[in-house]
Order: sequence, then C-alpha cells, then structure tokens
Amino acid sequence: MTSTTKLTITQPDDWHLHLRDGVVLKDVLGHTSRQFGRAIVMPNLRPPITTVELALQYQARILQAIKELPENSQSFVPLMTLYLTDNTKASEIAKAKEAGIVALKLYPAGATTNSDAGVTNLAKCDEVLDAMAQHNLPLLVHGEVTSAEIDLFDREAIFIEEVLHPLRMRHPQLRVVFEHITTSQAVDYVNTTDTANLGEIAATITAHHLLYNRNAIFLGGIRPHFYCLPVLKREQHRLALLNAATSDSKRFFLGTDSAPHSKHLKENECGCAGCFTAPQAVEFYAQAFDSVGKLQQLEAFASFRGPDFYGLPRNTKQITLEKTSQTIPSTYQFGEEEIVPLNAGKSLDWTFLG
Ligand code: OTD
Ligand code: ZN
Ligand code: ZN
Repeated sequence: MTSTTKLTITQPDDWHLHLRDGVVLKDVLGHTSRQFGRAIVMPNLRPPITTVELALQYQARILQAIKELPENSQSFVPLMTLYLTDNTKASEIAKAKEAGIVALKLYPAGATTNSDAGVTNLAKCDEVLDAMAQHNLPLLVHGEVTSAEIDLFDREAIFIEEVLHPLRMRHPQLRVVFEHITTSQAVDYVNTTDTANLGEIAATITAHHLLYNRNAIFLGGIRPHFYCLPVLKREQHRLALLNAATSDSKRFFLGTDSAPHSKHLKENECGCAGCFTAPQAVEFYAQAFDSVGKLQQLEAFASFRGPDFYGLPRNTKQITLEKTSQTIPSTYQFGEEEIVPLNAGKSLDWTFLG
C-alpha cells in the first residue's frame, strides 16, 4: 500500500492577500510569488488605496519589486483593488474597470487593521454599489460589525443579518465575496443564499481558519502570532469551514489573508492582528485538506474556483507538493526587521517543491 506522496496541481492563486509597501514589499512578495500565479492585493495601506490613480501607482511599485525576484517568480500577477469609503465617487467605478481593477473592498470603519477610513454608513455608497453592479465589479467584504458592545466572537454572524443580507437585497445585481469567513453561519449563508433573485456570492477561506480553532491563541500562554481578525472561532466552526472548502461547492475558494506585521509589533502589549502564512501557504492548505482525506479537492479550491468567479483564465503552470516534513523557520527578513511566520519552529507534513 502506498499513500499519496506527491501532489501535482494547476498553480493556485491567492484571492486575498496583504503585500504592504515600502521597504518590506519585496520580502513579502517573494514568498507569495514563489507559490502563486496571481493574488488579489488588499488596499488597506496607510493611507488607503482609494482611487484608481493610487492603485496604479501601487501596482507599479509591486511590478518593480517583482523584477528583483528570482526568474520563476517573475510571472506573478498582482490584481488590484480599491478601498471603498463614504466618499468614493460613482464616476471612479468606470475608471476602475477600465484600468483593470478587479474589485472594491468594504471595510466597516474600525473592523480590522488600517480600516479607520472605512465605510461608516453603507447608505452613502448606494450609487457606487449600483455602478459596481453595472460594471460587474464585485464587492469584497470584511464581514464583521464593529460596535464595541457586540461580542468579538459574534461579529461575523451578526453582520450577515444586519449588513450583508440587507445590502444584497438593496443591490440585487451586485456580486459579493464574503472574505475570510470564520463561522458556520457564514458557510450556511453562502451555501443557501437565493441566487435566483440576488447577485452571485462566494467566500474565501484562510488556511489558519481551516487548521486552528481559538484554543490556539491561548495554548499554554498568549500566542500573538495566532491572533488575527476575524478572530479564530470554536472547533465546530473550523469543522464547518473545512467541510465547505473540501466540498464540491463552487462558492468557496482560497484566500490566505496573509497579513504580515514585524515581530516586535506582534509581540507587543497591544499586538497587531494578522497571521503571516505566505511562506508555507500552499502546504498549510494541503495539510488541512489531507487531515480529512480530501486532497483531491485541493486543486478546485486553490486553482479553479477563484479564476472562474472572477472571469479570468485558470493558470496553465503546474506546481508539485510532496508529503515530506519541513520545519517552519523561526523568522524571515522583513525589510530592516524580522517577521515570525505562523507556527514558527513547528513541523508541517507537506513541502512545496516548485
Ligand atoms: N486581518 N490583519 C489584517 C487584515 C486582515 O481583516 C483582514 O483582512 C492586516 O494586518 O492587514 C488581520 O488580522
Ligand atoms: Zn478583513
Ligand atoms: Zn485581509
């Protein structure tokens, strides 16, 4: 009897990624471009990427950084997004489409890292959302309510009822990606939604939400590298996500939400939110799929459903993973600082060969 030892699949894409900017950009980009063909680049810089002009300038900096990477990483394609604000103009949408921007991102103000400029009142965005539906530009949603009085662990489930569903009812042509879902309620909503009368919906799922539940944050002490937003949830939610990701549904696809912060900003009295998973992203997903005997579903989740949703061609290159154990390095270079990857120093069953 032999078990699967090598897995060759179409090169995957990362449909939700934080690349940052400036001195760390090249270091961050190197990890993702080694494994993925394309990535949707999140616009939550400081200041945020709110206009087509800013997005094109950011894209140019990324393309410049790509030129300094190894040969086999140079075909990487960054897909750009705009950060929706109360003041985004409807006229910016046609320009965005024209410039190849793939989506707009909704951050409820204050929901996550660098979201202070986010939307305070979605009613102010009705015209923009209509223009997006008209131009077939999807809305990518950070799906958490932000009121301080709502329990952190309930914010996603409440967002569905209070914000997401009403939003789709008001804009029935709008296509939506519910980003980095973390709960069974989100899985159920995406699975059972009325697509006869409402716009298409899909969801991205991170590797860390497939592999860990909230105990990981508190295992023998406080573990800042497992803290992200939306925060890890109970085991029952992790199981629902794993079930969705490995199912035949076209609505769930890969988005790492790899969100790098320097070691000192994570290991801090008020540590930043975000898990840095880019260096071993594909291996983490393989580990999760393998844990339930569903490796045969990995290619659809990682490489097919994302491009199909965005109306882009699937990648033609292939990548290979081997079931050989690797030890995750304790740190990587991050500009002039260091960064700690998720599960640093621990071993992983899978290794990316290229
Ligand atoms: N979550 N950290 C960040 C973004 C994500 O909500 C997200 O997309 C970040 O640092 O940009 C995080 O925990
Ligand atoms: Zn988010
Ligand atoms: Zn993110």
